[in-house]
Amino acid sequence: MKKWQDKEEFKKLFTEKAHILWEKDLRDMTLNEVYQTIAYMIRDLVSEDWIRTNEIYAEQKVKQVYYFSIEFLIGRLLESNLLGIDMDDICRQGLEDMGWDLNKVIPAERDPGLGNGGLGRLAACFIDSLAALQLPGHGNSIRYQYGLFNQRIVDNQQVELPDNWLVNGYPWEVKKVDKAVYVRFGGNAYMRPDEDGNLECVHEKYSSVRAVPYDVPIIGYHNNTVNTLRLWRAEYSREQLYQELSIGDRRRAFRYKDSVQQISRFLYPDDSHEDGRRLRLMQEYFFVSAGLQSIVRHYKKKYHESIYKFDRYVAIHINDTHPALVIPELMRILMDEEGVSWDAAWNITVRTVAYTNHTILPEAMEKWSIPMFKELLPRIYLIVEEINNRWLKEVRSLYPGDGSRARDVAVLWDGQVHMAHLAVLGSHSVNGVAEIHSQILKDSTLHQFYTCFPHRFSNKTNGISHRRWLIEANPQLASLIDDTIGDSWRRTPSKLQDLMPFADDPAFQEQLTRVKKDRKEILARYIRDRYDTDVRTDSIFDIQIKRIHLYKRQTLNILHILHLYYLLKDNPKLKITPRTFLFGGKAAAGYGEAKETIRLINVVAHMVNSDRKVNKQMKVLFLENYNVSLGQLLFPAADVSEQISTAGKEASGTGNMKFMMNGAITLGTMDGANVEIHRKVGDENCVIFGLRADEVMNYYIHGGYSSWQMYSDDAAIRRLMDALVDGSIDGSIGGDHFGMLYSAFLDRNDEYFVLKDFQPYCQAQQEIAKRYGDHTKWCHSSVVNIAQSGYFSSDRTIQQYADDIWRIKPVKH
Ligand code: NTF
Repeated sequence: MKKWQDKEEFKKLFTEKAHILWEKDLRDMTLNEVYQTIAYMIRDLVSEDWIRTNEIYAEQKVKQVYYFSIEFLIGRLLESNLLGIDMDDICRQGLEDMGWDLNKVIPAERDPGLGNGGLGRLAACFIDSLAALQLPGHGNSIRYQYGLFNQRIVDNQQVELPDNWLVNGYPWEVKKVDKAVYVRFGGNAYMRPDEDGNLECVHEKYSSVRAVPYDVPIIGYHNNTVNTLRLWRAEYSREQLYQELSIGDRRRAFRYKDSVQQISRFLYPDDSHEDGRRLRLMQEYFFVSAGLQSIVRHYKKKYHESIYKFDRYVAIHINDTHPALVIPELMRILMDEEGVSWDAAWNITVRTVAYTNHTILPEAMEKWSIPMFKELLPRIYLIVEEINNRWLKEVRSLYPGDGSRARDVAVLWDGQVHMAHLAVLGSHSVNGVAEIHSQILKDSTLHQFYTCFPHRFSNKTNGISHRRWLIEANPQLASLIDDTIGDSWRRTPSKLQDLMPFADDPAFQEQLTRVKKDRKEILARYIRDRYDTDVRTDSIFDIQIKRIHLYKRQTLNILHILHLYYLLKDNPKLKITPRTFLFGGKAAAGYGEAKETIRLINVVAHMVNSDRKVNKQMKVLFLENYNVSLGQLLFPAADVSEQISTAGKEASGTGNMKFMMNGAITLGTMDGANVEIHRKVGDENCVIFGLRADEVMNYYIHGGYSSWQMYSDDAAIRRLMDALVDGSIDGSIGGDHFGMLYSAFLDRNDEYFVLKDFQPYCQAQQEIAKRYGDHTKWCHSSVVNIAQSGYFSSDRTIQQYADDIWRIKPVKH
């Protein structure tokens, strides 16, 4: 890898580059221009390695994996790329000489609007780990022009502003015009015999969309690997436009142009909730078809191998069901374009594709109406229909007379295409994202499939990039760890274990306390600058940051806060451990209860913070526009990690791991990866409460829970519920105030067991306060959490995918 020799060379190259790019005096450059200049300089450094990486993969004909995901929440790249090529110090010094502070330049980069939440961030950690481990693996997705909205809070409510993240250009991407492909929508498809009497497919009167790739380099950590994140943008095809115009139908022509441009315009705003819209289905087919076409083209051009060996050289991973059309699309390419028979094509497809499930919430399971699907993707529909027919025939012969089987495993049922069923059927591997989640898939959600294909199922517990979430986000902690156990943990995160002997070391504890205090002060400054509010850094920083969703139970957290407020008001002499409660997260614009939760948090925050009798002991803040960058500020400052979803609902969670790695103590339910965190650190070093997943399941199946009963039996709950609707917290009488939440808790019998878990949660919060009071013990817990967090590095996760599913090997160079 080329490098800058020293800061002098950096300054020289910077000056040259800046002049070419901006044609102005250095002194007049904006911070955004400074950032972009460095970004282009980094591209210059890695460009040879980027080309070389691809050449080596092709020369050695290694098997490569393509990770298909509708989201990649990659976050800012300037700092992580500087760390990756080990040029952060030189860059910092060079900039300083020229009068800039790297820490002020970094925030000039906008967070790319390419993802919503956990699923997209996981994909980003995965491609980071692939490159770090020198594995031949790439991302494939959509280049959305607008990300999820920017969130502002106005009058306590969420307001959604457009996230036009590309306005100033994106220096990391390279447009590859010569690699454009065409994707077909609509028209008619039918089978007819060819000259030899074999059936062939005719697809006519379709409209063509041009897919243009924009490549982003994914730079390995201190190695020479540069993999690729390929993002597709939809453009209209000039030919098709002229054709329509030549027929003389201008309206039709412009409608075509508009609808094509819509395809890569917006990221859909839902996380764990699908709404089955036509444009979303177009997006899914668009990036799947474009990605597959380019992979097949590359395979034929560079590997010179028979198409029948495709699966020996290519693995395709589908991140949830959004890219599940990979299955019929690969069938189409193999049969219609490569002349492969159905049976051979099916074998190749199943051996190539692997699927990860990320949710068992029924409302998040993707289903498409058959008429819409057929109209939009007629050729793909024929293939899906054939897959379904052959499969049901097999099922009926295996289980004669068992009519309900078909319902549980059909791809086409009740007028809908069931994407999860298609995904399982067309993959050789199906995995969940935490042990408990993978077990639930086998026992209930996909139980019938499990009985048919037990060998396909496995667990791959999620992980996070310790490079971004520790080395980059918390350099203070990272360097303390270096000083204590050496820096080999940076390459081998499991080495964080070596911190265990220091858990009770007073000198180490003191330094760790210092680091945490520093990080709390950095966050406190941010809060002061943005919100003109002071928070006490000697208070417990208790943080819940994630998408707002009823099942994640931000409501449980805020109800406890309100309860604590009442306690202080009722007992003016009461002293509690001072606490700062922080929230962050976006609600989908159409999710009423989630938006009402945000309003409730803000209204309670206002009431608490402006009450001089209590605000020394507690503060509540909702931080706007939670994203990757804000996360990098919050995780390092946390004392308590709120992971309080209804047991059985959160497939894994990954924020829980980011908190742990930064020394926060988990306050959580036995859900998702919390179960494994608890196993690693033990009861003494995390606080677990509430219903277990099997208990929740039992209530769903057998009944026996009444939230009205809780309401009548528990005065504290009654007071809180009444407060939601009597105007006492938002200061007015009349109206329904927090009526949606009230009715979710009481009229709809509290589907997520907030009231049932309320008292156990209050006790868990008391336990937290008690433990925080014993500083030495708290520090001990904090160290144990950091030391045990190596397992949750995505390097471990990706190694497991590479060994067990993809069968790919590292390529050193
Ligand atoms: C999310 N799923 C889950 O809700 C999280 O628990 C999990 O940590 C992440 O995936 C990553 O595995 C989704 O966002 C989706 F889309 F599947 F609902």
